Amino acid sequence: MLLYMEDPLRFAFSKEFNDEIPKSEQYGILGVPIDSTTTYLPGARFGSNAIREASYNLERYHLNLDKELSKELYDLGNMQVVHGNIQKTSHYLESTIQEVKDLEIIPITLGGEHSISYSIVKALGAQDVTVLHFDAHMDLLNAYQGEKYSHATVMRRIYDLNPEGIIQVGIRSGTKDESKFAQQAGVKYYTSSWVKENLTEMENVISSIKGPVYVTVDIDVLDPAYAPSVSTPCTGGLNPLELQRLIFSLQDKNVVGFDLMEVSSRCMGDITSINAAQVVYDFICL
Ligand SMILES: [Mn+2]
Repeated sequence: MLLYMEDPLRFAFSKEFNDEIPKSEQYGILGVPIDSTTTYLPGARFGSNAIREASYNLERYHLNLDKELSKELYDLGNMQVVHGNIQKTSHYLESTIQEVKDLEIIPITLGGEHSISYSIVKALGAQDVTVLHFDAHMDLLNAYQGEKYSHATVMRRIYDLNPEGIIQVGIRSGTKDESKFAQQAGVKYYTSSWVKENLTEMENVISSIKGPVYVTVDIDVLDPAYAPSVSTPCTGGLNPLELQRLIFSLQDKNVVGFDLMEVSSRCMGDITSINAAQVVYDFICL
């Protein structure tokens, strides 16, 4: 079974990193296969490799964009994680991302559970960065089951890093306190139903972001019809074409990092991984 090979497949059309290659615009795929704080359906630890495997269905030529991948794309492999210890894993991830940044590589992280996005934003530096967050959930709780570092608190921890702004897209689940916090803290959130009815306006919101952007995608932003293999499925989500249009709105944006989290596919051909691979590819082909 390919997913359990010790040397995992690289993302489609990517190369092994070679630091002698002259610096240009470079992307680096990094897998972080961990699912320590997952509360419902486990399996996000399989996401990084499942997305890579699914990426082999993609064509080098992106028909909808009418272009081919023009940037250098490396697959940096999977980071070593400490199962059951999200804080230690986050610590390792922070220094890994720092190294990736020093190599002038823009990290594209494949999760893994969503909590790890915090370490990535922290390592990249949140200052002046707008965090664009695609998700069914707000993830703005200050603590979840007594834990400050959890998939359910990740956006609150990112908020604590004091980014330029946080924009949440596709939201359809949150507590009253989270909603109140978002309004008080200036976290802008757009519900799934609003986005579906106002897609052009949502595209405009994204394309008018100024300055550096960090993009974090929890694949459960898609409806469970398109992404059933996720930790916490939530009905009434976006469809793949709606999400694709919003990713395309990132054209010409200064994206300093991108992640795709919460894929918990355990088998080849799983629709969640196929959609996740497409989201990543839509972004890298822009
Ligand atoms: Mn979510």
